[in-house]
Amino acid sequence: MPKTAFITGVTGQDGAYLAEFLLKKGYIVHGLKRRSSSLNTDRIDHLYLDPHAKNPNFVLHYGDLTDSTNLIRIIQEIQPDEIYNLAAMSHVKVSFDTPEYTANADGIGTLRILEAIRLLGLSQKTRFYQASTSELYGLVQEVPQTERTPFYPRSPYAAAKLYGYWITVNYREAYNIFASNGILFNHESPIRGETFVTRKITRAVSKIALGMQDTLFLGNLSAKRDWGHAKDFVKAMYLILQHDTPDDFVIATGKTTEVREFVRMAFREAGAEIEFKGQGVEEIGIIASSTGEFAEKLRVGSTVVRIDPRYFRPTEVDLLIGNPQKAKDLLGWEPKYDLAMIVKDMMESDLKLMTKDKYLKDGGFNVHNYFE
Ligand code: NAP
Ligand code: G4F
Repeated sequence: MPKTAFITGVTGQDGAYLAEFLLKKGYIVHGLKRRSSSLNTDRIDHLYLDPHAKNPNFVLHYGDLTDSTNLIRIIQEIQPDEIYNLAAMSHVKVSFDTPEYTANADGIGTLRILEAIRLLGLSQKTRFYQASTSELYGLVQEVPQTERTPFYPRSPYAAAKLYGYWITVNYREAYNIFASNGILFNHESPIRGETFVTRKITRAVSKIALGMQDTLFLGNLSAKRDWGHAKDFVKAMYLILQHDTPDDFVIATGKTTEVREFVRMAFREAGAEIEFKGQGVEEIGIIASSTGEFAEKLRVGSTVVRIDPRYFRPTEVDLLIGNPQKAKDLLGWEPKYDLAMIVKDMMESDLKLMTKDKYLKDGGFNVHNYFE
């Protein structure tokens, strides 16, 4: 019998990669999708089958993490072997604007699923994965961060995820549910949400290179993140649920890089070297040299990066760097992508996306499978 998985947040970056990954492994995959007034299934359209097809292996259900009745009904219907709880209001800066909703969806939403597993008598059948985050370390108490590093959340998002983390541990200990946390450090890809810093940068650099935009406005350039590729990270989620015992794992690359350096790397992919000058909100990024296809638009001496304080956060997480040794030792997990490969992947994709009419003429843009 094929295994059945239920993925909340299936329309998001990780949900899309994980759905494709599990389908390739022969799973039947059910996904939770929010109703929206405009289509929100771009990332999974290549996996979707006509609902009238016989025995489809990929099924979407309308629902929301803030609605327990609907979660209980769907989980009862599906009787999943594995649940991956990836749904969340996942933007740290936005969580300062919507703190109560974030607590409801990201914190209590996790409890709702665990309670559904318990109430439906699935404690011995269903394995549960919680999308925990390196944001839990916040004002870091140790460098690098491990599974034993104390948490110090610095945003409503991180505080809500802290509850999600501990309620997962509690249901494991109290009810013997196979419930595990993946403490994932930042992971990116060509389908990363457009307002996270990496994708904001690769999209803007592509537009600047094509003459469609003049300036990229950013917030804190000195923040450091441990950036991996979402493809590597969804494999870790799967491995966490295949392990013989439930446990909590740091998933990271072990390297950290400044936002400023990510900007330099993205422009380099388009053929330009960026020099940063000035301090604080006066800091600017100037094109120092440029060669290749986009040199005409990437004019030497032009200012292409500026600071906009609106992107600063009331409390910032300055430095994240994880130690994934436990995952390497117990799960055999090893990332394939380094940061240079991630930037290349994202820049190639965004340069194509910005000229998508050309690619549509050449036979379609969004028709590839992620793992091919
Ligand atoms: P994402 O692209 O923002 O996707 C979030 C998903 O959650 C989307 O499918 C979204 O639906 C859905 N969602 C949001 N609120 C919901 C609600 N109330 N009910 C049901 N669904 C809801 O996030 P991601 O980057 O894939 O991250 C996946 C998970 O890992 C999140 O829990 C995130 O907090 C966590 N995480 C991410 C990273 C990272 O670097 N990417 C690192 C650590 C942890 P719509 O498409 O309708 O918006
Ligand atoms: O890309 P970010 O918005 O990601 P952040 O805050 O690290 O959160 C992401 O990773 C977490 C894992 O650690 C996830 F749990 C979470 O769901 C999300 O996926 O910002 C990265 C850094 C921050 O320090 C931010 O202040 O980039 C800095 N930054 C500088 N300018 C900016 C900008 N961030 C954004 N989004 N936009 C800017 O213009």
